Amino acid sequence: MSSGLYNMRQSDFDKTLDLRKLRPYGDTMNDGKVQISFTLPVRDDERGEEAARQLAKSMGIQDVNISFHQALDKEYTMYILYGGCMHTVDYTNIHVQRVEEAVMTMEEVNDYIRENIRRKIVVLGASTGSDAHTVGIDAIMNRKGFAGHYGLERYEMIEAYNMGSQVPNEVFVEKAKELHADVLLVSQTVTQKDIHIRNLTELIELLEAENMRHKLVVACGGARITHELAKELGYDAGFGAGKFAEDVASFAVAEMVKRKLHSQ
Ligand code: B12
Repeated sequence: MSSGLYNMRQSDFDKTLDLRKLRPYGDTMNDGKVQISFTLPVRDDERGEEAARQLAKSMGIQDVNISFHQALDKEYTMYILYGGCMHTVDYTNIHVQRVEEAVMTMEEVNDYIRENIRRKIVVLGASTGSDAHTVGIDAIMNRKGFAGHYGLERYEMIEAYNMGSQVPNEVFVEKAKELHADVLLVSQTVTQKDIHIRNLTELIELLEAENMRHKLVVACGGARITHELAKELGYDAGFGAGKFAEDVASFAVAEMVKRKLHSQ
C-alpha cells in the first residue's frame, strides 16, 4: 500500500491502527482474522476436528471456525480454519534488504544498454543442481514472458540463453565461459533440507575457483529467495515471488555499469 493511501486511511478512516502492534485485517481493524490450512495424518471425524482446533489455538488463533475438512485418504484429512490471530508484529521496527535499483521497462533497458554498454550483453540462466522446476526461470527468460511481462529473450540488446533445469553447476560454469556471459541467473525452487543453500553456495565457490566471480553479475531467484539471503551467499541480488524480467534486467545492467564490467 502506498504511504499516501496509508496516511489517508489512518487519518480519515480508522484511528485504531497501531503499526507497532500490527495484526491481520479481516473486516474490522485489529480483528486478526486469518485463514490457515493443513493436513493431519488422522481420519476425518470429530476427534480429528478437535485436534485441528486445538492445534490452531496453540498457534495463537482464537474463535477457531473449521470452514472445511476433507478426507484425502483413510488416515489423512485436510482442514481449512478461520480465526483471529492474537499475535502482533512491530512494523515500525522492520527493516529489510532489497534491490534498490529503479526498475526500467524493456525499452528503457535496451536504451540503457545502447547508451552505456554499447554492445549486446549475454545472459545465461538455469535452474541448477537437482532442481527440476522450470517455470520460474522460464518466466524470466522466455520470449513470451509471464503474467504480461516479456522475458529476456525478447530484449533486443540481450542475448539470452536458457539452459533449463537440473543443470549441474560445473556445466553451467563451462557454458558461461564458452558464451563469455556477462550475467548469470540461477533459479532455485526446492528448499527442502536447505538444498538451495548448498547448491547456490557451490556455484559461487566454483566461480571463485575459476577466477570468474568478479567479472560477472550473478543473481538468483525463486519463491523462497530473498535479497538478503542472496547477498549472504555471495550473489549480487536475489529476487522472489512477484519479480519479473525487467526487475533483474534493470538491476543487472546498472550493476554492470557501476562495476565497469562491460569494459573488461
Ligand atoms: C509445478 C511444480 C512442480 C513440477 C515442476 C514442473 C516444471 N517443469 O517446472 C513437478 C511436478 C516436476 C514438481 C516436482 C517437485 N516439487 Co514442485 N511444485 C510445483 C508448483 C505446483 C508450482 C511451481 C511453479 O511453477 N511456480 C510458478 C513460478 C512462476 O513461480 P516461481 O518459481 O516462484 O518463479 C517466480 C519468482 O520466484 C521468480 N523467480 C524464480 N526463479 C527466478 C530466477 C531469477 C534469476 C529471477 C530473477 C527470478 C526468479 O520469478 C518468477 C516469476 O515471478 C509448486 C507449488 C506452488 N504452487 O508454488 C510446487 C513446489 C515448488 N514443489 C515442491 C516439491 C517439494 C517438489 C518435489 C520435491 C516433490 C517430490 N517429493 O517429488 C519435486 C522436486 C523435483 C525436483 N527434483 O526439483 C514444493 C517445494 C517446497 C520447498 N520449498 O522445498 C512446492 C512449493 C510444493 C509444496 N507446497 O510442497 N513440482
